[in-house]
Amino acid sequence: MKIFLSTEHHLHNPPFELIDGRVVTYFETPQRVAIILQALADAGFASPIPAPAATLSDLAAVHTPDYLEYLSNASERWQTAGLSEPVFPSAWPLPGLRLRSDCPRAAAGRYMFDLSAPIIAGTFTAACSSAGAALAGAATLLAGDRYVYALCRPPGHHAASAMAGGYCYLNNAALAANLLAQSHTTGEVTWTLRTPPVAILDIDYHHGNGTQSIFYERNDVLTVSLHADPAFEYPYYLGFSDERGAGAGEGYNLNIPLPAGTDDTGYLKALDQALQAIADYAPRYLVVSAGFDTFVADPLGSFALTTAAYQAIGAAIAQLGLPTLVVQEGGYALQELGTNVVAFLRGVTSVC
Ligand code: SP5
Ligand code: ZN
Repeated sequence: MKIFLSTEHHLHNPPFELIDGRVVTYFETPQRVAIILQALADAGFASPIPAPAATLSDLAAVHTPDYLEYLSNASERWQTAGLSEPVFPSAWPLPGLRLRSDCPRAAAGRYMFDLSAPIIAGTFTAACSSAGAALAGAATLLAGDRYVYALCRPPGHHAASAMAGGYCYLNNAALAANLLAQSHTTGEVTWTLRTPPVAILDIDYHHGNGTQSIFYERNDVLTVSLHADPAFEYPYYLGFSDERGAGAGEGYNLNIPLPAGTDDTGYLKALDQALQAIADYAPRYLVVSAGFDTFVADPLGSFALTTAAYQAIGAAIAQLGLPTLVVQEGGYALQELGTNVVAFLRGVTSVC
């Protein structure tokens, strides 16, 4: 199994975020990658391959030009205005207000939907590096590999086409899935046009609102997500079971919200339902947004999954028999993060 690494991830290391109105140290740290790398090496996985950064034209496949322009110079504009890092919004253009000013503070509220995606000088470089790892992984599937792991940081599934939030800036999994979907029409690939190109399975604890919204009106990417019910959990405003897609995309989005306290048994049962939907769709490729914040000891989660569950989840996914790209998303229980990622990848690679 090839592993691609976002080599510039360490340039993104914000000092704090705000949770429930309190300043806390940033959960989504460079140490997460160091821990995963160490566990992979200890477990005998292949050495990670440094991935080239995604280019602006790669990113424009999923993100708007104005958002990319914002991300690329937000830190500089903030500092030029005499403000000190990190860039944080302090007001948002909710309905009834006017999105008219483009001053640095107004722009922050326009493009950042919460207080968990601060921008510092290295953020855009790190995010391009993260997206590059996912794109390299997708290209490797197109070249014929069966399983690939993209060790992406920062994560991506909360990022929409013009919106950062929840530690995410660029939607790595969406960029990868979009590349796989586009390959359908490039003519390089010989499989029939009647085969749907790609499904995304999101197993992060939080709903992947960005991924859902990017593909919501498309019928060439099935999006399926298991997550904590937004009735009580972040991101609160998306992820309900009645969101099924719209327009041409109607029927191509499946949300399975789960209660607090969900354990291995409850989770694996819900996973079966998600996997059945993907099996029925029968895509050519699968992208997994893999978060490990479903773990019992995760500081942000409320589920009760054990390390053993991750191996079972990985094996169940691999039973689909699809070429699969695993994209790293969340997971903040530092002590067990490496073990859980290894358990999951062992499960995936145990099925041939
Ligand atoms: C990629 C990813 O996992 N992003 C998650 C961002 C979550 N940010 C907001 C968290 C709200 C936390 N709720 C309180 C839990 C404290 N025990
Ligand atoms: Zn998460």
